[in-house]
Amino acid sequence: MPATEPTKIRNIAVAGHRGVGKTSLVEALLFEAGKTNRLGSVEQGTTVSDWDEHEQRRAMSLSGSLCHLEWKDRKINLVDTPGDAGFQADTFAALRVVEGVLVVMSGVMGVEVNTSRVWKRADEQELSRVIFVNMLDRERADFFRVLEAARQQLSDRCVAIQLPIGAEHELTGIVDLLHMCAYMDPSGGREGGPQPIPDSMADLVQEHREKLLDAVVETDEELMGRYLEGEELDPQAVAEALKQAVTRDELYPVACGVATKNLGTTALLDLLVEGVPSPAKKGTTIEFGDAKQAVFVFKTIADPFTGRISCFRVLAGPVSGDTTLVDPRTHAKERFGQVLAMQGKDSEPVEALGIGDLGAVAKLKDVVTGDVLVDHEVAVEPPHIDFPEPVMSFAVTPKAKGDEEKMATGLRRLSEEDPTLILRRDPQTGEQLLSGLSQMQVEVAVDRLSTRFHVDVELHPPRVPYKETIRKEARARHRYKKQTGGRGQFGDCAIVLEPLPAEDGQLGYEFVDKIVGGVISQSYRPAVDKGVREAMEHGELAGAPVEGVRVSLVDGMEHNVDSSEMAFKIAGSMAFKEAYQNADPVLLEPIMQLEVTVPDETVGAVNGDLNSRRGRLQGMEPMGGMTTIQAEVPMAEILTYSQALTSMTGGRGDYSMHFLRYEEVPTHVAQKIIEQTKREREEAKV
Ligand SMILES: Nc1nc2c(ncn2[C@@H]2O[C@H](COP(=O)(O)OP(=O)(O)OP(=O)(O)O)[C@@H](O)[C@H]2O)c(=O)[nH]1
Ligand SMILES: [Mg+2]
Repeated sequence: MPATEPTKIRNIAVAGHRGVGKTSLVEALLFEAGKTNRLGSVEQGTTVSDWDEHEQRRAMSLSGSLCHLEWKDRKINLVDTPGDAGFQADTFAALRVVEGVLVVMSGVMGVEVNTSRVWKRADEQELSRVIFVNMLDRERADFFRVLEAARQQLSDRCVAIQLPIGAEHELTGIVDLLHMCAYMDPSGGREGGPQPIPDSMADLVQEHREKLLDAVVETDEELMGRYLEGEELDPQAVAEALKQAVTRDELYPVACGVATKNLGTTALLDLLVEGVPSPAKKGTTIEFGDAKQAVFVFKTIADPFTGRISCFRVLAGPVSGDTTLVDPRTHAKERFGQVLAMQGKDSEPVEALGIGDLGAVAKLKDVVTGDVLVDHEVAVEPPHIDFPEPVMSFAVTPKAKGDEEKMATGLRRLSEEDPTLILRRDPQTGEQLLSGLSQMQVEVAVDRLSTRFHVDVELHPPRVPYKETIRKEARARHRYKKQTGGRGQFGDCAIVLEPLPAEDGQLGYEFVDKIVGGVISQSYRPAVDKGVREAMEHGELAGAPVEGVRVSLVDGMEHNVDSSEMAFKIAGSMAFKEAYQNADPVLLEPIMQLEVTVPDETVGAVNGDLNSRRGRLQGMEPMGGMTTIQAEVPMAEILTYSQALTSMTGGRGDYSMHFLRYEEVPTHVAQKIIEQTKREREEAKV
């Protein structure tokens, strides 16, 4: 099979909030297109795209999955992405290699936190979008309410292209407003062909068909003229104008159905073919210089059987088997034995992949996600993918002694696959810290460590990165003097501490040399600075780093034989500690911006709980049975929020958070932390 022409390809990322049916929808599309013989289910762990054992155990997607199908002589590449905020690295990487996004929403919940986040990303990258309102068979599902929410919260250019026939458990089919036909509920079988639209729907269909046509012709002057003259527009002309409008981000068609019953897939596939641009129309912004062959690796799968598989987009090509490309990052030659078409975990060798196509290759040597490979070495800047910052850290230790090295190697490999999973050593405690976007992401990494690298580890609650600062000016003088036979030690300095205001929200440090008359020689003054800095690494309150201080060296004395840098460093350190006590030192803690979405009936309990966590409520927005709460909460109080939220909401709550700023810890809380530190220090001494 020769390479598919770019005009005949559609690259689509399937994205949205957690659990809205993305994987089920991909499954249904593959089934309807004849790629599979039965409709797999997420609950039974039988879908094509959730093939990983950890995905099946948790019944959710944990990483991106590449599939493909043929429909009306077009090749549609689908990347099923995880909806959970903790696994967004793959979602954001997938958005770099597609022209279109199929934004899936729940017919009950409408626009949710991650729907908006995906939408924003797609806006930034000017990706074409089609919306699918799923789960219309569920209780309290309402297509029209969700359509309105999308128009309010995402874009007023969202327009219905399909309508449900009936609602909730009485949903019997959908209407395709573009081709003016209906599809009836196939209950999980293949959808039969188009049917006439039921008479009872006539008025509603008329109303929305007009809205659709109005929206489409508004983007096309020529068509507008014909429409205004009362001409009956043929579906093909409308579809062509629609595709142009979708390509230019001027329209977002809203489709609907029930993924688990395979309802709405024919009309959706038609829409992806007719309404979404091909790589020939939209193209990529990834650089590849003047290379004749180039690929961009957007995902790495660590397959326990076949080894590493690198999924890529062809930037320049075609690319076939038996090709050698160069990775400009490592300068290494990388051989492509065979190029593969992927179907979840299964792969199939193909002769060649053309420009714009998505595929994979096994067993490259040193290639990592984000690399661009080219046929000859050209200076290309790999595309920057803006990944979210990790928000939580856990100390990890192996359960068995002696497994430290194995644990570190495994975790390093896992963070190569997921750039938002970060392993580092805490310089204060020497512990290995694993940071990520959510507790679940870190827990999944631990599970993988066990199944793939056979190391069992324990997670410890993370430490809060407190800081200390001062509130008033204070001075101190310290003389460090030792006379023990031979040469002695002598250093004497006087310093003044003052609060240094934050700049751009960052607390800093400043050392000012105010020595007059050379009472300390030039060469010893930096030693005082060094001593002060050392003392500031562990403040006297809770051993946290001190920041936001200006230190002026105002006076001192030196001895012409016994003075040394060491002596002045110690004197500086001691003087700082003495002055610090009198400078009204305070403890600072990180404050997080928290967004929680919970079922309406649990709002009272969740707010009460946030209150007890010293949270400050900032707003609430009810939407389709769920309420989104915004609050500012000290990090120390929400380290273990996920269990609490699960038990308060019966597992239906969801949250995400990010760092805002440092704030002073209230006195009664600070007192406890200071006493706790004191106790730990004494225990450590024993
Ligand atoms: N009633 C109903 N249930 C659905 C529908 N689509 C999906 N589900 C169920 O909803 C749950 C989540 O579906 P998934 O397909 O895993 O959703 P997802 O968006 O891929 O989830 P993540 O990848 O974890 O974000 C599963 O239990 C599905 O069986 C639908 O149209 N109707
Ligand atoms: Mg999924």
